[in-house]
Amino acid sequence: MAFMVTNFRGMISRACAPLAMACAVLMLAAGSASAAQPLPWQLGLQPPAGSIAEMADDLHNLLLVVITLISLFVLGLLVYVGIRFRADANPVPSKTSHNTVIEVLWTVIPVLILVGIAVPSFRLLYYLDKTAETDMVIKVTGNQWYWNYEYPDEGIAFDSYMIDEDDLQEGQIRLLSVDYPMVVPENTRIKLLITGNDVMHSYFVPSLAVQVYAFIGRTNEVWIDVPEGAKTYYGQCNQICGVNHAYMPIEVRALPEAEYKAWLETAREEFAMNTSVPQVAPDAVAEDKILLASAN
Ligand SMILES: [Cu+2]
Repeated sequence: MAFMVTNFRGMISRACAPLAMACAVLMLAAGSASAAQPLPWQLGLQPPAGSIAEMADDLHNLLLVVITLISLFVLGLLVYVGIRFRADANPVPSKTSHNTVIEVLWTVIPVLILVGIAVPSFRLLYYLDKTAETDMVIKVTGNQWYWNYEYPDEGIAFDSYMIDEDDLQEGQIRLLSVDYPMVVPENTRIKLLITGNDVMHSYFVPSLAVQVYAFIGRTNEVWIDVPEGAKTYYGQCNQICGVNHAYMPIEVRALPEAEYKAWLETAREEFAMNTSVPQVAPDAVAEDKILLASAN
């Protein structure tokens, strides 16, 4: 009975999902227009930002229609069979075991549905793979329990920690705001190189539709399409990675070009990496050669 009740609730919430999504969109529009974050009682997806997220959102909406129609059709069949062929109404059941027409239909129709789903699905998959057409690169490293962002072309790298609840300031969000967000220029395509430093993590920003695993010893490549507008996109580590898994959020802050340049200036001073090639003194090289020669 409990199962039936939860199942029924699931059905209701699934049926109401489009409505809830509309509510969530309205709530977000009314609430904060400059941040993409989860909202209380939100059921649908976060509003999509950028071309990838829009495609993912369209695919999700298409699947929602398909799954709703299939569920209603199956439910209708079950109800019809339950009433029409119940023992009272149908005391002598038919012994039919084959019906070629129906068997062909229940094979061909699902195949057509799957092919119909596969087309937009693969289109999105290949679109996600187009990392060659990006404007800049950021390397993202997952650590227990913080993220490190490296801008190889700018020679900067910095750690990004969650802000403790006690230290939250006006406008900062509990469990989502960080001390040093990943700052990006608006309206840019960014290639992300995602890796890990210890255990498995996952870089997940729902509104940008990016979720990629961060493994040690492996670099995953993906891109994000940051749309126009100064906005902050929040995400979280999406792979259980230890005791502080819930406390390594992701904050992506999109700034107008000029503000991004200004940020870069200060970041270069604050987070400069030591990228110079180590110089070996000529004496040491000569000494090595003598040692090698004497060893031979
Ligand atoms: Cu993690």
